[in-house]
Amino acid sequence: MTGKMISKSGTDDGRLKIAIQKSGRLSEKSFTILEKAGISLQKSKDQLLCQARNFPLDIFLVRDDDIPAFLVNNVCQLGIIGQNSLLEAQSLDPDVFGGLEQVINLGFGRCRLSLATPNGMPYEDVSSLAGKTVATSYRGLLSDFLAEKGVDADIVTMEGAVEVAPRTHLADAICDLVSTGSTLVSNGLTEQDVILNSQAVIIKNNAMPTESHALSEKLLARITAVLRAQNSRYIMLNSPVDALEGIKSILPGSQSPTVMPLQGRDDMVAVHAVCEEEVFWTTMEDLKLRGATSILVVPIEKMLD
Ligand code: PRT
Ligand code: ZN
Repeated sequence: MTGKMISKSGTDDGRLKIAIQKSGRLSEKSFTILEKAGISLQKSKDQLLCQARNFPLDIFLVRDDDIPAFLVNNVCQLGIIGQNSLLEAQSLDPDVFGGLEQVINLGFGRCRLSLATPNGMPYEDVSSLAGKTVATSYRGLLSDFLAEKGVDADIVTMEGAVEVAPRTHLADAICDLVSTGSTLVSNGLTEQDVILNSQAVIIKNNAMPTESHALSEKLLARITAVLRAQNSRYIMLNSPVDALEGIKSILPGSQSPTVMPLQGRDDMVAVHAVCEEEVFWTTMEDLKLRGATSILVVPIEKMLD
């Protein structure tokens, strides 16, 4: 999409605008993160635009590849996109997209951009691809990688079905996104070097108008709080007084637990802590071994410092 095709609705109505993927791997979770940040939406996936009922925010539902252009044209000030798509756009057109900044890693849509070769093809490292042909939808990132490694290979750009290129003799190898790896396996390909590890991120146009800035900061602070809460657990347990230091020392990612007396017990205290890491069964077993009892781990819904 070219910049000219987007009408500059800008922020003249005072509402913040965010672009998310209309339908695809990132859409559901993009909606969910906004909802968790307290944004109440009228979901009508057939439309280009949906408005938040309780926040001055409009959501543009578009193809992921178009999101960077929506931002640089200031149709939207924020976007949710895979790092792979953003970095590819920035690699192909740094002058246009270089000003887009990644502001929050969202932890979903994880995948990697990898080189893969047909099973059995000799491959030591990327230099094995010298003089060969590599099919990809990521010409920018692949050519940057090859240039950095000093490898001269031909690149064939394909929009989709990259994994069939070696079988149809269009290319010797491929460079594509991988998550579980099953697409590679079922196409007789072996994953070799990883070019990029990617996840969904919130991106921002730093040149956003001042009236959008405050709204954007507010929304981003809420999303940061949601992610922190999502990754945190509240842990409650009873500890023998003389085991307290040992127990505190193994509480995962916890700053300063609250220690309270237990009525009628001089030898025991109650310990409450926010753990900013997952609490595994093994941690709970270690706590128990150190004397902790009545261990309770609960999710946190919201968290604001
Ligand atoms: O229509 P639109 O252009 O918006 O969507 P799209 O078809 O371009 O994108 P979509 O929905 O497929 O992916 C959106 C984003 O999801 C990507 O840009 C990545 O950031 C992220 N993502 C995460 C993935 C994958 N995992 C993934 N596995 N994108 C694509 N794949 C494909 C990959 O290309 C390959 O064909 O899945 C296949 C491999 O999967 P595995 O599990 O077999 O390894
Ligand atoms: Zn796309």
